[in-house]
Amino acid sequence: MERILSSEVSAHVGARVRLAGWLHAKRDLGSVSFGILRDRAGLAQIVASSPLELQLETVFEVEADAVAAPQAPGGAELREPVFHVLSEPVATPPVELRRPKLKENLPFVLDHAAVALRHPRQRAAFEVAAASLTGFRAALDGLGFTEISTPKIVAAATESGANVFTLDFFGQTAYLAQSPQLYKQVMVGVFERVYETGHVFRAEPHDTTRHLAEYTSLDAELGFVADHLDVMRVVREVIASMVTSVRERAPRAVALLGVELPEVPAEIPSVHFADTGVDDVDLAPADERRLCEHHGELVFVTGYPMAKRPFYTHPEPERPQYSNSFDLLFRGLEIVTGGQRLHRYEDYVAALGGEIEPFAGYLAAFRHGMPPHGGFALGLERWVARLVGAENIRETTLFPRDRTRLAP
Ligand code: AMO
Repeated sequence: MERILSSEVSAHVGARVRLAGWLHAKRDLGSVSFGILRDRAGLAQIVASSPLELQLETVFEVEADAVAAPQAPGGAELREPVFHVLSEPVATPPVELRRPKLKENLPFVLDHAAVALRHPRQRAAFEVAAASLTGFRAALDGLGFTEISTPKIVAAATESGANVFTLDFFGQTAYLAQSPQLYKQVMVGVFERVYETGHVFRAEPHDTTRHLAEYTSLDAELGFVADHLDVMRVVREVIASMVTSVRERAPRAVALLGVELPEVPAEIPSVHFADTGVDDVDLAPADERRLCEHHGELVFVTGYPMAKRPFYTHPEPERPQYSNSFDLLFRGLEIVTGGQRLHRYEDYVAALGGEIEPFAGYLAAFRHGMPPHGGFALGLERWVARLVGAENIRETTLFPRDRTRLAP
C-alpha cells in the first residue's frame, strides 16, 4: 500500500490507508486512546481501542481506516490502527511538542533545536524562509540575472576590518567572507546581472536581537544603472516576489503563525538621510522604528553619509558628503542595504588610500573596464523575523551562531 500524507487522509475516507511519521502526542482515556501522527504535511489523529504503548517521537508506520471526523485535524481520523515501529527513541523529548506553542524559553529551545524544530510553529518560520528564497530567485531569474556562488574563505575584509573572523589558511592569514560584495561586483564584468544566496560571517561583538555571527545574505548586483534608484526598483520587485511566493508556497505556515503579509506599493516610499532629522552618520534602531511609524511598513532611506559607508560606495554627485546608497526598513528594522558603487579604477585607488595590495584580484575588474553598477543585500533571517513577528532573530535561524553559541 502506498504511503499517504496526513493532509490526504480526508481524501481517502472509507479506505484503508498507510501513513508514516512521528508520535507527536498521545492521550489515554481508558476505553479509548488518541495518538497524533506528525509528518511533513502536518498532523493526523489516530483513535485506538487500547492504550498506545509507544513513546513520544517514536517513528512508525500505521495502517488504518480513514474515517470522517469533523473535530479531528483535517476533518478525518484514523481508526483500527496497526502499528509498525521503525525507530524507537531512547529518551523522552526535551520539549513538549504537543503544546500549541512551546513553553520553554528561547535559550533552552535553541539548545534543543534538533527536537524543538520539529514543533509545527518552530518549523513554520523556515517554511516562510524557503518560500522567500524561491521568490528571491524567481524575481531575479525573470530579470535576466545569473546565479553565482563565490568563495567564503577570502584574503581581505570587505565591509569593515572590525568584525571579521580570521583563520589560519595553510599558514597564511585568511578571513571568513563578511559578504560576497567584491566578487559580485567582479561578476558584473562577466554577466552584467548576478545574484547569490549564501552564508556570510560577522564577528559581531554585541549580543542583540538583530545580529548573528553567521547569516544568510541574499545578494544581487547589476550593471548599466544610472544610479541607486535603478537598484531600488529591483529591490521592490524582489520584495514583491518574495511576498507572493510566501503567500503561494507557505500558506500553512502563514495561517499557523498568523503572518500578515505586507502590501508592496508600486513605489516604496523613500526618505533622504538629510531629511530624517537624525544628527549622526547612521540611524539608531529607534530612528528606524520611528521612520516606519511615519512612512509605512516598507521605507527606503537613501543618501547615507559617506563617512558611514564602505569604500566601494558611490558618492552623491551634487553633495559628496552623502552617498548614492540606501537601506530598506521593514516594520522598524533594516533588512536591506544597497547602493551604487564606484566603477572607475582611479576612484578605487583613491578610496583605498593607495592600499590596493589586498584587493589586487578585485581591482583587476576595474582596470579592465566596468560599467556603472550597483546592488544590494537582504538578510534572510531578519526578513523572516519581521514577517512572522519574531522578537529575536535567533527564532528564525535554524542553528544560530553568536558570541556564546557555537553548538548545536
Ligand atoms: P550590510 O553589512 O548592511 O551590507 O548587510 C546587508 C544586510 O544583511 C543583514 N545583516 C545581518 N543579519 C544578521 N546578523 C548580522 N550580523 C547582520 N549584518 C547585516 C541586514 C543588512 O541589511 N555588501 C553590503 C550590501 C550591498 O551593498 O550590496 C552589506 O553587506 O539585513
